[in-house]
Amino acid sequence: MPDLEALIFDVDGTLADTERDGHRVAFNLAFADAGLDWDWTVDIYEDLLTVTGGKERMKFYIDKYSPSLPDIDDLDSYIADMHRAKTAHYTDLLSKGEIPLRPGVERLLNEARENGLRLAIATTTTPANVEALLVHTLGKDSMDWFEVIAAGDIVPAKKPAPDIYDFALEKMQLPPQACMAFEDSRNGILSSLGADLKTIVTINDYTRDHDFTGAAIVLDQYGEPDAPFKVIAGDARGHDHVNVDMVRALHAGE
Ligand code: XBP
Ligand code: MG
Repeated sequence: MPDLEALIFDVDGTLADTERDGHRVAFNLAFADAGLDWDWTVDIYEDLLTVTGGKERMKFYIDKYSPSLPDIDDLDSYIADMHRAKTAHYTDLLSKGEIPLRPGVERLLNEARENGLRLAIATTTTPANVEALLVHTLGKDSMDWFEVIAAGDIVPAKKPAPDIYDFALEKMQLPPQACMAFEDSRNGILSSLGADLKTIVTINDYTRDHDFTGAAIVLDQYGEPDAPFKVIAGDARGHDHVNVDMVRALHAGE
């Protein structure tokens, strides 16, 4: 096994709990702007999250729930317009500081940098959303902490396909065996495992019942020195919060 050289992070649900109070809210605001009576409740959104990608999710909703829809010639461009409006609402929510990073994320990123580990992002969400999250939580410079920000439509097949991780690995010129991925969902781990990456999972309210077979470990959170994680599956090698030592031990399979 090569030494650990890089950490690759998913964004939504992994760096921050963005779905329920961020993306979902922004979708609803965009629907209201468009004069639609669509209401993505917390419960409906759990079903919609089975589909990654906001545009793809809207199409799935139309197909499955048959909501009211005006007479339109080009559904794809209607959805693309609405998605642009959603992105504007979402980045606005982030700029107001409404969505914090998950506990332990900032500490882990800093520790990784101090230890010379390379950082990357592999996410399904739109690039502007990643920038807004990083800038409004970690500051402007944090965009430069990540060597690659692989996001959104940069690959044609979104998670659960491995393409976005393959893209990040290719850009970093690293084999998957030299990296650790961080995910929060079934679609996410299917993507990371599909790219042959060992993966640390932290669950959230939407993903706690997902199947995480194949994860290096499943935790309720990253934890902090004074606020330990709970292990849901796997062996934390004597650690109680995720730090670089623990990631190295999981990576080496010790
Ligand atoms: C995230 C997604 C995204 C977001 C919404 O999944 O599926 O679609 O929900 O963002 P993952 P966009 O955490 O697995 O990357 O509307 O910009 O797609
Ligand atoms: Mg995710």
